[in-house]
Amino acid sequence: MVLLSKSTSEQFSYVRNNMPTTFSSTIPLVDLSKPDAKNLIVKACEDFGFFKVINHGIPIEAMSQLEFEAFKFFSLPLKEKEKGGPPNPFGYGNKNIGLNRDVGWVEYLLLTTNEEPNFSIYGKHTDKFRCLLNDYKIAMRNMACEILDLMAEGLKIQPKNVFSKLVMDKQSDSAFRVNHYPACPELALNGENLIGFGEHTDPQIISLLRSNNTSGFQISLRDGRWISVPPDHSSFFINVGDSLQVMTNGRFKSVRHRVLANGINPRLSMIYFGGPPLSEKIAPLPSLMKGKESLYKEFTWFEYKNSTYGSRLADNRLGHYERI
Ligand code: GA4
Repeated sequence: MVLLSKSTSEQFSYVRNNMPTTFSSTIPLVDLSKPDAKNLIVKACEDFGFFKVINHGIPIEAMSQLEFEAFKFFSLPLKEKEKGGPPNPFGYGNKNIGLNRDVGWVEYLLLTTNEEPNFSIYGKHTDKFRCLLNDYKIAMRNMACEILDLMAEGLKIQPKNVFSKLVMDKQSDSAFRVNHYPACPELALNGENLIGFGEHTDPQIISLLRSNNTSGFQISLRDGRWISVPPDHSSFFINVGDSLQVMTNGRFKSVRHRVLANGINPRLSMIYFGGPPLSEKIAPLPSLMKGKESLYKEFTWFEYKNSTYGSRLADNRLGHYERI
């Protein structure tokens, strides 16, 4: 990426540097090795739709190696990277997000978890990156399942794999993305924050995010305030997605989040999005209704995903499926 020229910078949205208060102690912390993990997870999903996970079993060396290879990939010449684009729906993307004019100070790789990414276009020097990505995707799916099982246990619903079986399914429509937010020294000088990835909720069931130690990630609280999430390269951050909000009949909240580009240091994040099979009906689980009405009209993941790709990033996609 190049520095911002006047005309380029006009395409992006800024946030003035009246930075939101950082309540690092507000972010729920879950130690996966502790017996109370399931109850803390449920509370965090109800209050924030978001929590941080430690003692997850993924060695820091594995994460750092993959991060190193990802940085190497993003340092390739733009022309080379663009051989794998545009990301419709999968591949390399730069600044443009989705299909409806959303832009951000970000370049990324968007991958499906069902197929091997077509890295042959990038040649031998990306072999290591490809192999590490494959192992990592499997580790992410396993961690997602462990967390989803803890959610079911915490909610006291049976069977324990009621959520995780959707992500474990051979047909599971899960995705993976690697986001690179390049440093932008001009911003640091102007005291402004550029939108790296605009506010949105994730449409899938669950998202697992890990980043380097550069800040930028923010979540929105129920009252609309934004809080900055202190980065921690050794931990994972978990988001409740729209589909899980529906399956729990609104008990768990799909968290609105965004990334502000840090002017000084590049940020690199990797996110696994655990999704159901395309044919899966997404509806509140009867065991969580307890005589209550469903808050949502029923839909399949295929229908929801299609409407997602027709929407803008910040849209309230679930609004269309709410029963009034
Ligand atoms: C947000 C979550 C995932 O990153 C993603 C994104 C997708 C994309 O980048 O193509 C979308 C976005 C995400 C929601 C609204 C639409 C689709 C960009 C966009 C404007 C891969 C996904 O599944 O939905």
